[in-house]
Amino acid sequence: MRYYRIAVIAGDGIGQEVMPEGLKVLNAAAEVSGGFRLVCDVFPWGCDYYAAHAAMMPGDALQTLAQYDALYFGAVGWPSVPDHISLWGLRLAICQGFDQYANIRPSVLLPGVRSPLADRRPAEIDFVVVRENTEGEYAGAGGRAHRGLPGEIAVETAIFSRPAVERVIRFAFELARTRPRKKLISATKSNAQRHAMTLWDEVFDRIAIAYPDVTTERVLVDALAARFVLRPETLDVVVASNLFADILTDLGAAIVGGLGMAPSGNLNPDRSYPSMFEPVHGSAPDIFGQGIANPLAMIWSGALMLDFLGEREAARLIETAIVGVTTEGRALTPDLGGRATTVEVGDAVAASVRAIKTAA
Ligand code: GGG
Repeated sequence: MRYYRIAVIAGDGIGQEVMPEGLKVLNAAAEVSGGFRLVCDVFPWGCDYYAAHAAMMPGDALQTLAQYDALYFGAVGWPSVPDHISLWGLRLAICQGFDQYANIRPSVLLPGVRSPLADRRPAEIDFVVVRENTEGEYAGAGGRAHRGLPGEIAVETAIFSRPAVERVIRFAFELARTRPRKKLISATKSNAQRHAMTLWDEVFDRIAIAYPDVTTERVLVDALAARFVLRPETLDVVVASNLFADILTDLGAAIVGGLGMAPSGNLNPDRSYPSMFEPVHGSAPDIFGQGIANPLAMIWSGALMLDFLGEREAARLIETAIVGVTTEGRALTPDLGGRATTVEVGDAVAASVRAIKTAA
């Protein structure tokens, strides 16, 4: 039997509601697979913890988390804490502290889910955005001066280091190579950002030489945003800076049914630290407490986690179960046009996991 130690951080808002469903499905997959178990420890970190401790997590949190095989994360952010404090104090502290430099964000339109784009069918939208996850516009470099004075200034400096750009672009090429279409688009803005983005382009072009089997394109990020809407079928793998990818992936989520359908993995591909798996969505205070949050992105992120841990069969089982539930269309939350609760969707996916395994 293989055992994996998982640190569970549900975080804030609907993170608390979707996390139990993610765990329910992961445990169902482990149970029917028979080959592994997840040993989960729960950490109550987030904005409530901040209210009691004036910190989003303890000072030695990274030392604690470093002992785990993977981290399963819900969402961060609540109106009681300024967003830049909650985000930096939890999610970004973990992503940067554990050098989780490749944030993979799949956008896949599943059967039974309606895209807001007219006449788009499931097979037509299936791509992954690789988000640089440690620096760029999220480097945290900058400051404010002359606070409160009429001439106050603020500087937010994007940092692009050659090693960090190289490693994430190389990761994206490797990923593209594993996919049937083997296409990689680099999101750039080197017409305007003539320092960082020209470095980005140069690195992309140089690494491309080592991957003659991968078809490449460089696309200005503004044109790429339009292409997400107008020609999503032409997308396979996209690599982009931290902020560009953050913005593009909200759009990517929107065209496949919304943020409830957007899973992600913050990967440390070197495996020197644990990787972290979470839905792209945040804490959604507007729907928290109603029991209607869509848990599919949380559940799907669990499949990404199993895949990264090497439990590929169980990961595929969960993905197939999700597709079964969306195809059938009976257990869908209101964001997907259904009336099911968060718990009912989790139950349906877990039941589907068991049914598929029994039928196999
Ligand atoms: N589960 C993802 C999450 O909680 N995200 C909160 C957020 O505001 N993220 C912004 C960002 O990472 O750029």
